[in-house]
Amino acid sequence: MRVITFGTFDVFHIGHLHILERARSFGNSLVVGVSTDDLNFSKKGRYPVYSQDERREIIRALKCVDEVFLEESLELKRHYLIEHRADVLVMGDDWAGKFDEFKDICRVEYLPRTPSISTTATIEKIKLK
Ligand code: C2G
Repeated sequence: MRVITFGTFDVFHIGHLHILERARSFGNSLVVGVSTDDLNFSKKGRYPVYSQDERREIIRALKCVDEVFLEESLELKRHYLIEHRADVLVMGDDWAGKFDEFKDICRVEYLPRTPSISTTATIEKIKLK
Protein backbone atom coordinates (compact mmCIF):
# COMPACT_ATOMS: atom_id res chain seq x y z
CA MET A 1 0.00 0.00 0.00
CA ARG A 2 1.36 3.40 -1.02
CA VAL A 3 0.48 6.34 1.21
CA ILE A 4 0.79 10.00 0.22
CA THR A 5 0.58 13.21 2.24
CA PHE A 6 1.24 16.90 1.63
CA GLY A 7 2.43 19.85 3.68
CA THR A 8 4.81 22.75 4.12
CA PHE A 9 6.53 21.29 7.21
CA ASP A 10 8.17 24.63 8.04
CA VAL A 11 10.12 24.87 11.33
CA PHE A 12 9.75 21.09 11.67
CA HIS A 13 8.07 20.10 14.95
CA ILE A 14 6.62 17.10 16.80
CA GLY A 15 3.14 17.53 15.22
CA HIS A 16 4.76 17.11 11.79
CA LEU A 17 6.66 14.01 12.91
CA HIS A 18 3.54 12.44 14.42
CA ILE A 19 1.40 12.89 11.31
CA LEU A 20 4.13 11.47 9.07
CA GLU A 21 4.60 8.44 11.33
CA ARG A 22 0.85 7.84 11.54
CA ALA A 23 0.53 8.28 7.75
CA ARG A 24 3.27 5.68 7.18
CA SER A 25 1.42 3.17 9.36
CA PHE A 26 -1.43 3.08 6.79
CA GLY A 27 0.83 1.28 4.31
CA ASN A 28 4.39 0.24 3.57
CA SER A 29 5.61 3.24 1.60
CA LEU A 30 5.15 6.96 2.31
CA VAL A 31 5.47 9.67 -0.35
CA VAL A 32 5.46 13.30 0.83
CA GLY A 33 4.62 16.34 -1.31
CA VAL A 34 6.44 19.31 0.24
CA SER A 35 4.81 22.64 -0.68
CA THR A 36 7.04 25.02 -2.60
CA ASP A 37 7.85 28.46 -1.18
CA ASP A 38 5.53 30.09 -3.74
CA LEU A 39 2.65 27.72 -2.96
CA ASN A 40 3.05 28.49 0.75
CA PHE A 41 2.98 32.22 -0.03
CA SER A 42 -0.24 31.78 -1.98
CA LYS A 43 -1.82 29.66 0.83
CA LYS A 44 -0.66 31.63 3.87
CA GLY A 45 0.52 35.04 2.63
CA ARG A 46 4.09 34.56 3.86
CA TYR A 47 7.20 32.72 2.79
CA PRO A 48 8.36 29.85 4.99
CA VAL A 49 11.28 30.32 7.40
CA TYR A 50 13.12 27.39 5.80
CA SER A 51 13.47 27.16 2.01
CA GLN A 52 11.78 24.43 0.02
CA ASP A 53 15.14 22.71 -0.55
CA GLU A 54 15.90 22.68 3.20
CA ARG A 55 12.39 21.47 4.08
CA ARG A 56 12.57 18.75 1.42
CA GLU A 57 15.96 17.58 2.74
CA ILE A 58 14.69 17.37 6.33
CA ILE A 59 11.63 15.34 5.28
CA ARG A 60 13.72 13.07 3.05
CA ALA A 61 16.03 12.21 5.99
CA LEU A 62 13.18 10.82 8.14
CA LYS A 63 13.01 7.08 8.72
CA CYS A 64 9.25 6.96 8.04
CA VAL A 65 9.55 8.69 4.62
CA ASP A 66 10.35 6.82 1.41
CA GLU A 67 10.02 9.51 -1.28
CA VAL A 68 9.71 13.29 -1.44
CA PHE A 69 8.69 15.67 -4.22
CA LEU A 70 7.82 19.36 -4.42
CA GLU A 71 4.09 20.22 -4.46
CA GLU A 72 3.80 23.23 -6.77
CA SER A 73 0.03 23.74 -6.85
CA LEU A 74 -3.04 22.63 -4.92
CA GLU A 75 -4.78 22.22 -8.28
CA LEU A 76 -2.39 19.40 -9.26
CA LYS A 77 -3.42 17.09 -6.41
CA ARG A 78 -5.20 14.55 -8.63
CA HIS A 79 -2.19 14.47 -10.97
CA TYR A 80 0.18 13.85 -8.02
CA LEU A 81 -2.02 11.06 -6.63
CA ILE A 82 -2.02 9.30 -9.99
CA GLU A 83 1.65 9.96 -10.72
CA HIS A 84 2.71 8.47 -7.37
CA ARG A 85 0.15 5.62 -7.54
CA ALA A 86 -1.26 6.54 -4.12
CA ASP A 87 -3.60 4.05 -2.45
CA VAL A 88 -4.25 6.28 0.57
CA LEU A 89 -4.16 10.08 0.99
CA VAL A 90 -3.58 11.14 4.62
CA MET A 91 -4.01 14.72 5.87
CA GLY A 92 -4.48 16.44 9.21
CA ASP A 93 -8.07 17.22 10.15
CA ASP A 94 -7.58 20.94 9.52
CA TRP A 95 -8.18 19.75 5.91
CA ALA A 96 -11.23 17.60 6.82
CA GLY A 97 -13.56 17.19 3.83
CA LYS A 98 -11.33 19.23 1.51
CA PHE A 99 -10.00 16.26 -0.44
CA ASP A 100 -13.11 14.05 -0.54
CA GLU A 101 -13.29 14.49 -4.32
CA PHE A 102 -10.33 12.09 -4.62
CA LYS A 103 -12.21 9.20 -3.00
CA ASP A 104 -12.85 7.91 -6.53
CA ILE A 105 -9.15 7.05 -6.96
CA CYS A 106 -7.85 6.41 -3.41
CA ARG A 107 -8.82 6.12 0.24
CA VAL A 108 -8.83 9.53 1.99
CA GLU A 109 -8.05 9.76 5.73
CA TYR A 110 -8.02 12.85 7.96
CA LEU A 111 -6.12 12.39 11.23
CA PRO A 112 -6.44 14.53 14.37
CA ARG A 113 -3.75 17.21 14.62
CA THR A 114 -1.30 17.08 17.53
CA PRO A 115 -2.68 19.61 20.04
CA SER A 116 -0.90 22.77 21.22
CA ILE A 117 1.81 22.99 18.57
CA SER A 118 2.10 24.84 15.29
CA THR A 119 4.77 26.58 13.23
CA THR A 120 3.11 29.95 13.86
CA ALA A 121 2.95 29.42 17.65
CA THR A 122 6.60 28.34 17.67
CA ILE A 123 7.71 31.43 15.73
CA GLU A 124 5.72 33.65 18.14
CA LYS A 125 7.27 31.91 21.17
CA ILE A 126 10.80 32.49 19.84
CA LYS A 127 10.00 36.16 19.11
CA LEU A 128 8.81 36.72 22.70
CA LYS A 129 11.99 35.30 24.28
N1 C2G B 1 -0.12 18.94 11.60
C1 C2G B 1 -0.52 18.16 12.69
N2 C2G B 1 -0.44 18.68 13.95
C2 C2G B 1 0.01 19.94 14.14
C3 C2G B 1 0.42 20.73 13.07
C4 C2G B 1 0.34 20.20 11.77
O1 C2G B 1 -0.95 17.00 12.53
N3 C2G B 1 0.03 20.41 15.41
C5 C2G B 1 -0.23 18.37 10.24
C6 C2G B 1 -1.19 19.14 9.33
O2 C2G B 1 -2.54 18.78 9.61
C7 C2G B 1 -0.74 18.71 7.95
C8 C2G B 1 0.78 18.47 8.17
O3 C2G B 1 1.00 18.42 9.57
O4 C2G B 1 -1.38 17.50 7.55
C9 C2G B 1 1.61 19.58 7.56
O5 C2G B 1 1.15 20.81 8.09
P1 C2G B 1 1.53 22.19 7.37
O6 C2G B 1 2.98 22.26 7.18
O7 C2G B 1 0.82 23.29 8.09
O8 C2G B 1 0.90 21.93 5.93
P2 C2G B 1 -0.08 22.83 5.12
O9 C2G B 1 0.58 24.14 4.89
O10 C2G B 1 -1.43 22.74 5.72
O11 C2G B 1 -0.05 22.12 3.68
O12 C2G B 1 -1.84 20.24 -0.21
C10 C2G B 1 -2.06 20.46 1.14
C11 C2G B 1 -1.13 21.40 1.74
O13 C2G B 1 0.06 21.53 1.03
C12 C2G B 1 -0.95 21.19 3.23
